[in-house]
Amino acid sequence: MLKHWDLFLAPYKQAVEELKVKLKGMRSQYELKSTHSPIEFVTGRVKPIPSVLDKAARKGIPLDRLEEEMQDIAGLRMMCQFVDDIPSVVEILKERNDFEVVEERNYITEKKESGYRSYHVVLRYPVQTIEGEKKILVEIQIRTLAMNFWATIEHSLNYKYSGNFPREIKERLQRASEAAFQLDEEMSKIREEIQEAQVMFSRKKEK
Ligand code: 0O2
Repeated sequence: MLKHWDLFLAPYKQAVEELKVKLKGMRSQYELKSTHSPIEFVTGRVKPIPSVLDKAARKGIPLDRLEEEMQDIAGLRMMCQFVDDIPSVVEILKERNDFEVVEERNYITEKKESGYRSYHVVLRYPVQTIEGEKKILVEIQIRTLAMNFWATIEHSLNYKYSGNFPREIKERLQRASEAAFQLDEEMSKIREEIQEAQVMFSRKKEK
């Protein structure tokens, strides 16, 4: 049984490893050019089997339809400093020819009821296997550092309360989401100042 799941997850693991290298490479290219990088850092993970099974049960996805219907078995996150960096990253992803963007979900303009904000892009990514090419779905979540902070905290609390937050916690999370939004707005307003300081700082490090 374990072997079956290991085999199932293998192309997803390979895709996450390959895409981590590729997306981190984008950041290195900006660094080499000493220009502002819209990408702060990149993480990736393969959904653990118990979470795959939970989600399939919750969303009524038959196990023989996982490849077609569960889009985030392979997942990556790209963190940006500023909200305005997010459309630039999405454009760069769409221009690449090593995968195809098949779906986009904008939870920044359409914030989720929980307070969650992020931009989701679903890719069809070709993995080379010993049996030939296999195209799999991969979800990339693109968000600011503030959105990521909120989502990480909310995700841990969600785990603790299994989604049934006490009212006080729910309200605090809503307020925290609003505060994260304000933080993004304020940082955007002094974006140029921040970027000038960062260029000065990186030049000083190079000396
Ligand atoms: P994990 O543990 O992050 O891997 P659904 O899961 O029904 O909301 P769907 O259609 O699968 O939605 O895809 P969607 O909406 O693009 O996003 C699913 C993923 O987005 C979630 O994965 C989370 O990573 C993130 N996400 C969506 N809504 C929230 C939220 O309210 N709070 C937080 N913290 N993250 C959210 P999973 O499956 O939860 O798993």
